[in-house]
Amino acid sequence: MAEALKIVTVPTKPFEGQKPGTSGLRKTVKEFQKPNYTENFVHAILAAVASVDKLEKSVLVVGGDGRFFCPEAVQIIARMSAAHKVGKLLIGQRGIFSTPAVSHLIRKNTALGGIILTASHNPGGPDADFGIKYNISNGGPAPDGFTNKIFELTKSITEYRTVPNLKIDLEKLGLQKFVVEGNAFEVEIIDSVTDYVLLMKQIFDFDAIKKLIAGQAPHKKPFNVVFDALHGVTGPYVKKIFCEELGASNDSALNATPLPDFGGEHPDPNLTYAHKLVSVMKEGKHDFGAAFDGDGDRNMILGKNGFFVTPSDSLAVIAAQSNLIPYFKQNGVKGFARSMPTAGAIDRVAKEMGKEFFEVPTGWKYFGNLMDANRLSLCGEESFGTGSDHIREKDGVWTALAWLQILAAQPDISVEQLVTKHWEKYGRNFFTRYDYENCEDAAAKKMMEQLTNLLNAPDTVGKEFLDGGRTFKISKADNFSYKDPVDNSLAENQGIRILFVDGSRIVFRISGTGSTGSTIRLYGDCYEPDLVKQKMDAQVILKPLINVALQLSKLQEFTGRKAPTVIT
Ligand code: G16
Repeated sequence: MAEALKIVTVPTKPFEGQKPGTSGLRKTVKEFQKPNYTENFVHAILAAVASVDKLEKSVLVVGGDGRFFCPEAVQIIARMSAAHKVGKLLIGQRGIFSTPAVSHLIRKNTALGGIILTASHNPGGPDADFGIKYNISNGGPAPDGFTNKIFELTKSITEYRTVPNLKIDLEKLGLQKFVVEGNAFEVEIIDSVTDYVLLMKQIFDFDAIKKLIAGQAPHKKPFNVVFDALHGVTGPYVKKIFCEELGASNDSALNATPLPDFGGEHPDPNLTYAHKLVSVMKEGKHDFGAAFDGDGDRNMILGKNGFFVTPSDSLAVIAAQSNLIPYFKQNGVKGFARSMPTAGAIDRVAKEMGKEFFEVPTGWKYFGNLMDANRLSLCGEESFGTGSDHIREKDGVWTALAWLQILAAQPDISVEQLVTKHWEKYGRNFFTRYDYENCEDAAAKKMMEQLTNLLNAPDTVGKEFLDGGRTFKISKADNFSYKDPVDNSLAENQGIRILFVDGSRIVFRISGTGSTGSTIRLYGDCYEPDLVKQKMDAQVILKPLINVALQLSKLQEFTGRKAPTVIT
């Protein structure tokens, strides 16, 4: 039965610092729980949408990674959407959707956009983080121009509209109808997994992957797989796709129950935080392992005995073998791309295949225009993100399926063999990232200023540093800027790059996804064509380069940090 409901206008005042970062607004839960804090930001999103599109009677997709405060935020968004005369919301059951699933649903339903509730890989719970981001009608994160508009609106807000008595049943699948001051408002609660699974079945050959896992011809023995959902959103996706559809055993799904606090851990798929998967893989019983982050867009790929595939290598291997993936066979491969700090392994594959190649700033939003213009098919980032133009977000489960598809086409090859064969052909890019989390803002700023001064100093290029018996001579130093070739928009100050004559490189950036303080990211990479040296440990190879980076930046002096908090 339709229920009559009233719109109420609530006076409010701006909050400082509601500036979306690399991927939406990420703050502590406590911040989002402050009276009007979430409402103000949601109002700014809806007002920004209304300034460029017709919000009235539109369809929006809403869902999140199931973290603490998600259900409350979904109700707030529903009440405010109704007050803004949105026609319909598509919401995941219990308010849960993976980020890739939202991207797909926006595209599939030609929705105006979507509101995603996630702080991605950041921890969850009452004392941890929350986040809200807006994705536009192509399914991708809103571009800078749009998020700047949202930020401007947060600075001048004086009131917002809501329908206080509207309440959604997030459990019950199907349509819920409301009438708000004479206007129809609908909510459809949909299964979080179904549409995404159908999409994956169109992209991959599930039968071939099933045979790989079961050890059926052309394979000689079962291929043992294991997946760690880190108590994030992907648990149900892992169980449905890898266990039910592809025949992996039920115990191959680790931490597969989504929890509002991710079990008190960081849902971040890297060697530090996905330690359970790492130790399981080191036992040597499994041939393939993958972990996914809180909202399901990041991934980490491991081979037998814990062989680690860097995200930069993962992207390059998938690109080089993209002809084995049905989706690319059908649609062809247009260009390739990576974010600037990502190691250049993909660059060589693009060159060899004669494909267009793009280097963009950190942030998946920078890939969207290129995909929409049909110039980009496959891209990735060092921050454990890989994806294709099937949607406009990076996609963790898709990446694991891509690997399994490639392995399924080459009987009896291991992950490690696949990667080392790739290095033999293209050479190896060693890569590492040092994170100094939650540094004092002022200290991080001063360090970046010092580096900027260095860029402008006349004697920087040509300067030499000696470390570990190696000489590093600076060939170029700049602050990365990017002009989007599709709409000519300019993104400046995207990271300080110092390039050396031997082809190695260091990059400094301040993360745009932390919720408190400043996280300094120091990236280092170098290229190694020598087959013997390729077998060496990345941290050993890169240590001299990192020492030079620390010397140049005076990071330890500025921040007082003797060591990074995370190394990937
Ligand atoms: C987000 C963005 C990625 C970016 C990553 C790290 O990922 O979508 O494109 O690479 O943040 O950004 P930063 O270095 O600024 O912290 P996610 O998975 O957190 O949404």
